[in-house]
Amino acid sequence: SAKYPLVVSTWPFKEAVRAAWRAVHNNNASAVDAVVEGCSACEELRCDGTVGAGGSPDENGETTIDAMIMNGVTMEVGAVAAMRYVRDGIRAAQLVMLYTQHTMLVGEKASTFAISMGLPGPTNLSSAESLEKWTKWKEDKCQPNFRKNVFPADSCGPYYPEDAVDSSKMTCSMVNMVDPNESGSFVDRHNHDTIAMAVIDNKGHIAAGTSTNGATFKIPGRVGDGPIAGSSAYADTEVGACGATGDGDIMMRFLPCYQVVESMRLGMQPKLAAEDAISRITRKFPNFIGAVFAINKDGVHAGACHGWTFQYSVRSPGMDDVEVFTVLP
Ligand code: SD4
Repeated sequence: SAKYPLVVSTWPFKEAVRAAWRAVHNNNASAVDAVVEGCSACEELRCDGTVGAGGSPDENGETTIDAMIMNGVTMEVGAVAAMRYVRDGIRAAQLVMLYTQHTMLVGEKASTFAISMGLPGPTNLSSAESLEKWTKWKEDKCQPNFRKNVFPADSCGPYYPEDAVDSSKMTCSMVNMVDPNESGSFVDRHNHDTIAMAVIDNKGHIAAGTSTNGATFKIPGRVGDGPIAGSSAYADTEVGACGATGDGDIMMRFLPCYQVVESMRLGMQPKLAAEDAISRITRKFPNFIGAVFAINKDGVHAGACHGWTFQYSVRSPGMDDVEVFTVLP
C-alpha cells in the first residue's frame, strides 16, 4: 500500500492530525502547508490548554507562544519565540520563513512583525483558565517554578539573592524550588505542552513544525526547545523527520531531533534512533522527562520516552482515521 501521505504528531491531538490530513490528502497540500494547518488547529482548539492562546502562564501570568516550521526540502526554517499578543504561532513562524531572510523573531518584535504581515492582533492571550491557574500558583507560594536554590523554601518572597544588583526589581515569585539536578518539574501526564508534527506529502516531501506555550510558570523571557530547529523538530526529505515534547530546557542542549534524523541517515531504524536520542539525554539527566517520535521517508514511525508514558498520533493511507500509539518508558 501507499506509504504516504503521512501525518504524525505528539500526543492524542487527533483533530490536529485530521486537519493536516485533510490538507495533505484531500487537498493535495504541501507538507509545509499541512503542518501549518495541523498545528494551527491545535492552537485554535487550545490542545490540552497548553498550545495557543489561554495556555500555560509565566510567572507574571502572561501566556506567550513559541513556534517553528521547517521545510525539509529547502532546509528553510521560520520561528517565533516568546511571542506576545498574537495567537497564531505557527502562521507567524511560516511568515518568517516565507517572507524574510531571517530564521527567528522574538518577543514583542515578533508580534509587531506578525501583525504587520496581517495576522490578527494585538490580542490578550490570557484566558479565565490560565489566570486561575496562575492565581492558584501564587496562593500556593509559587511552587514549582524554575529559579534555583537561592531563596527560602516556603515563601513567595519578596526574597532576593543578597548579591542581587537591584533588589527592588525582583518579583514576588523568586522562591526556592527546583533542585538543579532535577528536571521536568513542570511537565507531567496532564501537561502536554507541545504539539510537534511531521508530514510527508504526496510528492514525498517532508516538513515538521511545533507550537507551544512553553513551560508553565517559566521566568518571563524563557525560550524553550519549541522554536529551535533540531531540538523540538527537524525534517530532511532525504531521510525523515522527528518531533519532541517534554522538558525543553534540557532537550535544547542535545538537539534530539537533529540527532534522530542524523542517526537515521547513517542507517538506524526510527525506533533505535529515537531511543538513542533519549538515552543521550538521560545519561546526563536521569530525571529527565520527555519524548520523541521519529519517521523515516518510507513512512516507518516509532517513539521513545523517559519519565512518562508517551503517545503520538498517526494518519496514513492504510488507516480509516487517526490512530494513537502508546510508548512506555
Ligand atoms: C518546552 N518542550 O517549552 C516544551 C514543553 C513541552 O510537554 O513539550 N511539554 O519546554
